Parts: sequence; structure tokens; C-alpha cells
Amino acid sequence: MLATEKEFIEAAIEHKVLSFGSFTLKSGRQSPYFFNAGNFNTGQSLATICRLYAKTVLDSGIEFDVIFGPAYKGIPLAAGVSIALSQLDPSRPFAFAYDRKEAKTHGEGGSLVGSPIAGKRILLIDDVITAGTAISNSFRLISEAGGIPVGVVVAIDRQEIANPDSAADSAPPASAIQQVFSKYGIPVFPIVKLDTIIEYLASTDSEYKAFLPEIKTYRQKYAC
Ligand code: OMP
Repeated sequence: MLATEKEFIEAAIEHKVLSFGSFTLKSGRQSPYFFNAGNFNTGQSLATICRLYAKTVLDSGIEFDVIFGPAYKGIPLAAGVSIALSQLDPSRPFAFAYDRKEAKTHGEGGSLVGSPIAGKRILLIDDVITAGTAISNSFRLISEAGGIPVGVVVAIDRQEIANPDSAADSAPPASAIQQVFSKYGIPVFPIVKLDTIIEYLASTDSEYKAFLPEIKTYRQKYAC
């Protein structure tokens, strides 16, 4: 496990961003753990997470023009990651944009805020990939506005099977990340994946170690 992966998991547990119990996911799956990026709710914790996102962005080698954070939880992430990147490389402006869930009908109008994205290479910053639905929706939104999605960086890859509704019936089961790549040709880079969280819990005296058997069973159930 990399030092940055350990730092990320410990920050997420400390701020109760990563919690353990029983949670119903958007996909309807019942999960023994949940990642709530909204709990990075202090300048200090947001700065930490955005620095780790920024490192993952640079390590990915993706060439992009604008960072896009989908409403709502992606909005502070896009802003924070842009700041973190500009601290690492002050020579670049690191433009960012985000959407509104409800289009504005007065003033500047529209549903996009921030840097223009038409004709630009867009790096999507999101919290979690489970079945891949949120990422597909963001790609649609970006493409409708004339942007060109080129990559995705998420905090956690839950390493789950893709949403079966969005795959061809005859296609072999694929992970959500594999499906995003095969469908759109766009790579997804996580700060950590579930296997790393499992490795962390197994190697420490964390009070959450007791959830390991349930998490492993869940991992098996939705693995592909
Ligand atoms: P998919 O659209 O199935 O990939 O699920 C990802 C989205 O689900 C995220 O963008 C969140 O809105 C939400 N989510 C979390 O925030 N944390 C989790 O641990 C799991 C989910 C989820 O519902 O799968």
C-alpha cells in the first residue's frame, strides 16, 4: 500500500467520510460500507483530499483543459483539486467548471457554471464509481455542452460489476471501470480501490476490522 493510499484511507475514516454499517446504494445494492464525500466539510480535510486527488491526476498523465465536477458533491472537489494542482504547478491556470441540477433562467442562465467547456478536453472529478451510472450521466452532460471527456479521477473504485442495464445482453460481465473504458474509451483512475481498503483494515487495529468478513462477502458478490 502506498503512503498516499494509507493517508487517504485514514483521513476518510477520521472524518467519517468512510463509514461502516448497512447502506442502500443508488444501484439498489446493500453495502456494508459507504463513502460520503460531503463529510470532507472543513478546509483542512478538503485540502488533504484535494491534494491526494491532484497527485492522482498528475500521476495519471491525462492531458486536459478543464476540470469538471458534477453537482453537488463534485463541485467543491473540482474547485479544491484545481487549487491543489495550481499549487503543484503554478505555471498552469487549471480551469474548472460544474453544473447546476436546475438550469437558471435569469442572469447568465444555463446549467453550467465556471470555465467554458465547448471544444475543451474535460477531466471529470467525481467521488465514487460503483456501477458507473453517475459517470455516464456526466459524460452525456459534458458532451451535450460540446466538451470532450478525456479522463476521470475518483476517490474510490468500489470494484463492482457494471450496471447490467447499460451493457449489451451478450457482453461478458465487466467492472464499471472496464465498461466505461470499453464504451467511451475513457480511463478512470481512483485514489484507492476497495482491495486497498480491505488490505488496510486487515493490517491495522482499526475498530472497523470487525466489518472485514461482510466487506469481503460483498466484494465477492459484486466482483466480476
Ligand atoms: P454509480 O452511479 O452506481 O457508479 O454510483 C456512484 C454514485 O453513488 C456516487 O457518485 C454517489 O452519488 C453514490 N455513492 C456514494 O456517494 N458513495 C458510495 O460509497 C456509494 C455510492 C452509491 O450509491 O453507489
